[in-house]
Amino acid sequence: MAPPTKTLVDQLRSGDTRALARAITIVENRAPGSSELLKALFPHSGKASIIGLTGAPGAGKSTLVDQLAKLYRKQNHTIGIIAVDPTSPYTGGAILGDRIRMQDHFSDPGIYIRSMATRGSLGGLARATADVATVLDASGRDRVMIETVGVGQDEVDIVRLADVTIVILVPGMGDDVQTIKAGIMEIADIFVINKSDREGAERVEREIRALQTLALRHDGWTPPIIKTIASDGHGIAELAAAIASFEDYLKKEGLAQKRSVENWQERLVEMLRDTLLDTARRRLGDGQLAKLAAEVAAHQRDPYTLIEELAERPDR
Ligand SMILES: Nc1nc2c(ncn2[C@@H]2O[C@H](COP(=O)(O)OP(=O)(O)OP(=O)(O)O)[C@@H](O)[C@H]2O)c(=O)[nH]1
Ligand SMILES: [Mg+2]
Repeated sequence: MAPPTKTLVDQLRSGDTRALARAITIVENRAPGSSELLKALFPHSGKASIIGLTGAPGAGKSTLVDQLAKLYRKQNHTIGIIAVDPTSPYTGGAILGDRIRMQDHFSDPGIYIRSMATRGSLGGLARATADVATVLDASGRDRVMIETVGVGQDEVDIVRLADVTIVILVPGMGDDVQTIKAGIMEIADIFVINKSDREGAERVEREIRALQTLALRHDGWTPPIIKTIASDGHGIAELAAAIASFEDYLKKEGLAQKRSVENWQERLVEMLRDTLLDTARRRLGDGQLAKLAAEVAAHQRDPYTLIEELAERPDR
């Protein structure tokens, strides 16, 4: 390990928040040294409990994460929070209330918050998020919470990598449950109906239950439905209890390991695809690519044979 990486790893492991911030930036930007850093950090990771929370914009994800963080801090757990492309960020000024609320924690080194913007492809974002989670994990954080707006399959990919996935619904969003069920129903280990102070929480609960009877999970777990009012802390203790009992269930049934293997199977394929594509693109070069494209466009070459050749010998 090169000296700068070793120093950074040592600092980060000793709880230095600035070193942690620096490491996350390197990894997030795929800056030089990023893969060396991840190689050095990986052996230290795998201990944190990763909690993914997803739900529509404004569902109250940040408020819930905030409340959970407070509760876990009381139990002396250290927390890392990754907010992926939040529309009401912890760090920005979009919603003033959010900022003031989160500032409670800023003096507490036991909570580290990072928000990540959507840039480039979402597939890349999922991988970057997973890598940032690895950095937080390796830094010794007990719990890492990842907040993402769950509107599409790509965002679903992000939270699916968590040990525990929480799907947040709110009453009064029409046929919300119907619209999101495709991607999200299967990934929820726990359902939260937030804003239960509003009309219609019972209806949402009935809808979830109805869908649950149609789709039984292969691991035998029935996701509990927790009603919360995140803005006043109502139901947070129940949510934390549900998280704990799911974690127990995974452990008892030996499912944690199985899930982890399944997740890594997908991540490895993604990493391999990224790397092979990178290598091929680098060998090919833009000039060569333009030349080949021109030949295909002029029908001097067929793209099918060309791709087979490139895949076998990327340096043609
Ligand atoms: N009435 C009510 N309001 C809530 C509740 N939970 C959160 N809110 C409010 O809903 C608004 C949005 O909350 P956020 O926590 O920022 O929601 P979010 O899902 O993180 O939003 P994005 O990150 O923008 O997608 C804020 O004004 C909260 O104060 C709740 O249980 N009841
Ligand atoms: Mg938010």
